[in-house]
Parts: sequence; C-alpha cells; structure tokens
Amino acid sequence: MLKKFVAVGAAAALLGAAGTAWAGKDLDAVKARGQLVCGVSTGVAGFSQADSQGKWTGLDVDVCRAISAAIFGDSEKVKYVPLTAQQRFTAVQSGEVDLLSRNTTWTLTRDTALGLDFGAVTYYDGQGFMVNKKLGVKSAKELNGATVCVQPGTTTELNLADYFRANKMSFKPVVIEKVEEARAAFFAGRCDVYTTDASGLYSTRAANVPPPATPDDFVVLPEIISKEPLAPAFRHGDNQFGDIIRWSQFAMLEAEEYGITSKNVDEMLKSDNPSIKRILGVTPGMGKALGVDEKWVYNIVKQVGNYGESFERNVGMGSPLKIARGLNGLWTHGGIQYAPPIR
Ligand SMILES: N[C@@H](CCC(=O)N[C@@H](CS)C(=O)NCC(=O)O)C(=O)O
Repeated sequence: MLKKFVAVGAAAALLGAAGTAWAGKDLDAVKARGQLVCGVSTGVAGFSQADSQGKWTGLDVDVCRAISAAIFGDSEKVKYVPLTAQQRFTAVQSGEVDLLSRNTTWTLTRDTALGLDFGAVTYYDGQGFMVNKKLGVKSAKELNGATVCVQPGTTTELNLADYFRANKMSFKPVVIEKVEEARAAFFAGRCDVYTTDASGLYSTRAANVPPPATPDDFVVLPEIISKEPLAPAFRHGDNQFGDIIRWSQFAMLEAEEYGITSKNVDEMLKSDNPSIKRILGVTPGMGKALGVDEKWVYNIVKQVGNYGESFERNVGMGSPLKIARGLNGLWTHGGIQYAPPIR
C-alpha cells in the first residue's frame, strides 16, 4: 500500500517536472474560451476604471493584462466584470469570473473559509481616513463621535470598529454598498469621514470631488490603521493557473529590477546577462516550466510594461493620484516589493 502510494507520488512529481501534471480546469476553461474574465471594481481611478468607450485602465487592470499576455501572447484578451465589494467573492466562487484583480485584501479567512487562493501582493496598502479640511481635524484621534461612510463586505468595516474601540472613541457608521453613492454621501456632508484603503482615498480625492469643491478641500489624515496587502484572488484547485497569476506579477517586478522596460525590451533581447536571457526566454526553460510560451515575459513587458512603469502610469507621481512608491518600491530601493527569482 505504502509502496504504491510512493510510486504514484513519484510519477506525479515527474509529470510535474514536465510541466503538465498540474494543469486544471480553470486554465483549460480560460484557454477554451480564448479570454480571461477578470473581476474588477465598479470604478476606482488609477486601479480599475472604464472610460467612456468602455476601455478599462489601472494598476489592477494591468495585472489582468499581464496574465492575458502570459497565457495568450496578447494583453487584450480580457473581459472585465465590474463588482462591488459585496458581490466580488460570490462571483469568484460561482465561476462568473476567473479571478478578482480589484483592491482585495489578502486575509486568512478569505484565503481559507471562502475557498480562495491569493496571488502575489500587487500593492501594499493600509486603511486611512479622509475629512473635509474645514472640520479642522488633524488626527484620527480627534474623531470621537464622528459619522463615518464605509462600504459593506470590506475589511474596512471591522478595522474601523476595532480602531475606535481601541482608542475608546465612538462613531456612527453610514454603510453604503455602491462606491459612487458612498462618495456622494461623504461629499454632500452626510458623514464627517470617509474611510477605506489609503489608495482608495487618494483615488477618490484625485478623481471624484464634485465641483466647485477641489481636491485641496479634503485631507487624508496621517494615521494608517491596518495592513491591506492587495492581491489577485481566485478559486482553490488549479495550481497551474495560480502559478501563472503569481508569476505574471513577479515577472513585472523582475523586469523592473533588471531594468527591462516596454521601451528597451527589444534591445534587452541582445543582452548577455544570463538572468535577463532566462527572463526573456532567449535561454529557454522558464516558459516551459510554467506551461506558457517562452516569450511570456517579453510579451508582458512589451505590452503592459514592468511594475514600475505600470505604477507610474496609473497611480504614481506623474498621475493625478500622485502616490509615492513607499512600501511598493522594489526591495533594492527601500520598499518591500520583492519577487522570487525567475530561474
Ligand atoms: N481592501 C479592502 C477594501 C476594498 C474595497 O472594496 N474598497 C472600496 C472602496 S475604495 C472599493 O473598492 N469600492 C469599489 C467598488 O465597490 O466598486 C477589502 O478587500 O475589503
């Protein structure tokens, strides 16, 4: 019995080494459909937002595009499904979407009880508070008795309650499912405070302030009250699909670390740095191991860019959001974005 078990295990390991054993139904379905179905937000500028033509852009959208480039050699084979915070997990569980790439925090309960897995952290975030400047509030510690606008089905709700309790303060939650309604309630003065991930606050302040008010009328308070590691989420059960999701993100980070950009990637094909040759598939092997084309990283970087390019374009200092790299800088530049090696 034991012998048989060991023999089966060894065979599986061999197949795994050949790169086929772990293929599963989710990746098969994506390939058969010829399209990746990505769950995104209903509109968070810089992260996932559709323009008037229905074209989606943002840091989270670039994750979907990178995975599509790895699987199909084409970053545009994606269908985007907008989901509120409350709808998002059911949409993954039911198979309505292949993955979520939508400011979703990786937590233990989501990773286990909800039957999900998480990819690599695409953005290290934390929860903050935004108030109207005319309140004159300088610190979250001054918010005792405040009314607070918050979205249900988020980590935000529990963090908010924990923070106020820990600081012996009271608050009145105003819970609104639709993000544009939550923002409208805040801007109309129905709540003193809007709370969500700091990224969401910067995005709201940059893109959603209704005139004649301006972004300068609002201030994000200095306290960050939680850890919100944002990562793609997908169903348990298809390890190869999970590997592709995880390594597409790592590929964007590795490309940045090695100075490979959408502009110079063709030049880089001629590099004699052995790591760059492996990453770009000039020395084959990585694509085969992952079960995708050897040009997978080339295609990601050429069509989507490296992580730093995506960050700058969508949310960085040159974008309306003006978010500094901070924790999302590469480990070589004082941040904590660190990809395992492609080798
Ligand atoms: N990271 C938190 C919060 C995510 C979240 O849903 N935030 C809101 C506020 S920025 C949002 O994205 N709303 C967009 C929507 O509902 O479409 C979580 O995973 O629970």
